[in-house]
Amino acid sequence: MAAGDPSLLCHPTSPAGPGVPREADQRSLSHEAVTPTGTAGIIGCRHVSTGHSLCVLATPKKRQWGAVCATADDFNNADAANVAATYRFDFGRISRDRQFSGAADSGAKHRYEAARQCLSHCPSERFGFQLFPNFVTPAEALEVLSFCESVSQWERRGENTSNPMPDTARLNLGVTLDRSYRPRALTDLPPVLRLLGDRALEFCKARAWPFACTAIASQRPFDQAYIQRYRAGQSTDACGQTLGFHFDARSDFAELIVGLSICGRGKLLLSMTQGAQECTPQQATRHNVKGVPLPALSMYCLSGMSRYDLRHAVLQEGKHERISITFRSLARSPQPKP
Ligand SMILES: O=C(O)CCC(=O)C(=O)O
Repeated sequence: MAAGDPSLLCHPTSPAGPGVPREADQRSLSHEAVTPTGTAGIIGCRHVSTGHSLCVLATPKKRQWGAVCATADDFNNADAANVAATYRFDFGRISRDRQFSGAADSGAKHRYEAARQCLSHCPSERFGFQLFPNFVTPAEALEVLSFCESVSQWERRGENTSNPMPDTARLNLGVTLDRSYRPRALTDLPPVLRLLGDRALEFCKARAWPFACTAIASQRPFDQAYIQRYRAGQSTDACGQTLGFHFDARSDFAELIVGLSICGRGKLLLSMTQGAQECTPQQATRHNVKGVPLPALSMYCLSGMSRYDLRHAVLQEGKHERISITFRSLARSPQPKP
């Protein structure tokens, strides 16, 4: 079925289709969506009197409809704070913990489970993600770019694979990493990155983090700066380099992780993926993926569920190379070797 096929639209005057719960008939549309890939679409309906929402998954090939989450919008700020405080480092318990023990409101768990299947409909802030446009000054960006030009030892992962667009070029500073990318020892950060990282952390500490799992205000200074370069695609509609879905090491590094976009632009995707996965522009259109544009000079922050429960991935977009710096603090002060 072609993209834009009007039969994929749930129109207020037309029945939503077989399989939609009866209550849906009493709802009015708040949002319409058609999947570009034609594989599945999500349509949000809002109940006229109660304001409650219903997300309906449409599978156009089979022309089947079914409710996948009745509560994407119902997952509210109080739920998000509750889930973050209850599960902290062990979000796996959400699936295992039938009792949702320790939580004041067991409904919060269920609303969270529903919301993360409909991420494209949810504000990313509620998952502990924050974006600050124009955080980096042009002068800072220029200093970072001259630093990048002065460096020759970029690591290019995956260059010998058959992938036509091998992995990004990377430069790891401040900590040494083992083969599994786990931190081993501390080294000094170059002054330009130390100053930028300190300013970013100070800015973050002065803000409220209602959906974080730990006290961000007591996080130790950033120890690691990880610079990545994403080359642009060969033609305007070609995809540039990507970084697949992953978690940043959850026990080695402290909760708040900050990403600065120094030049070029990209998109960060947040999702509950089954294991690590490559990312493609098509994924950004899925209902269970939240895509957040990352303009040049912006800063994004991962905390709470966006840090510990959802994986993230990055797509380069546009004609120009994207360069980013990811700042991380070690979870514990490094212990001197005996
Ligand atoms: O390029 C970015 O902004 C993201 C980098 C990232 O996800 C990482 O280093 O783990």
